[in-house]
This record gives sequence, structure tokens and C-alpha cells, in this order.
Amino acid sequence: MGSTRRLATAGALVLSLAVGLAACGSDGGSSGSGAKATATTSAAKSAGTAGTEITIRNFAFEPRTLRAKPGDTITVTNTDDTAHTVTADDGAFDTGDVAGAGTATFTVGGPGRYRFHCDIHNYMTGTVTVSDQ
Ligand SMILES: [Cu+2]
Repeated sequence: MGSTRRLATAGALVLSLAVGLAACGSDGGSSGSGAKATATTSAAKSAGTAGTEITIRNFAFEPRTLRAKPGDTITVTNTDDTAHTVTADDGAFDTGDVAGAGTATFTVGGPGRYRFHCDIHNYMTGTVTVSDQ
């Protein structure tokens, strides 16, 4: 009887120590960067996001790589205040200027890997992979 009670008291002490340590650990902020690294890894593993929508945010395409089927119409939503374009490097498609807060669409052709960029900001780049699957 007496020994069981001592164990319970010791357990409670260990528990409160653990809680104290966990509270100290969260001050380091290391958990935030860890989560970010995981997200980057899973995005890199994917061959691209399947879908027919591109969002432009902060001078970047989201997603930067996407997959579509031949003939798909892609909707582009520009959330920036500045105009952007979605222009195929080989000229296969081009939205022309998409005004700030505006939308546009373009249609992809046959199977292939199309790199695209913003004609106004050449550092904005992305890729759409068109395939039958
Ligand atoms: Cu742009």
C-alpha cells in the first residue's frame, strides 16, 4: 500500500518536470522550421499538382508545376496588384496581360512539357506537363 502511493507521487513529479521542459523547448521556435522543411520535401516529391488553376501571388505562380490533360483550359487568377502574364516559352499559349486582381484562361495543346513565364517579370517561371493520364 505505502509503496504504491510513493510511486504515484514520483510519477506526478516526473510529469510536471516533463511539462516544464516542453514549455521551455517551445520557446526555441525550432518546431516551425521543421514543419517548413517537411512541406518542401513533399512538394518536391510530387511530379506537379493536378489541376486547371494557377494563382499568381507575390510575383510567383502557385503551383509552379502542374499537370493537365490535352485541351484543358487553365484558369489564371492574379491576386497581386500588378499585371502579370502566363506565357509559354515556346509561344504555345499566352494569356496576355492579366490585370491586378484579374483572371484569364488559356488552353493547353497536346502532350508535352511546357515551360512558361511572366512576360513582364521574366524571373517568374513555371511548368505545365500535359499528358493523357
Ligand atoms: Cu509578372
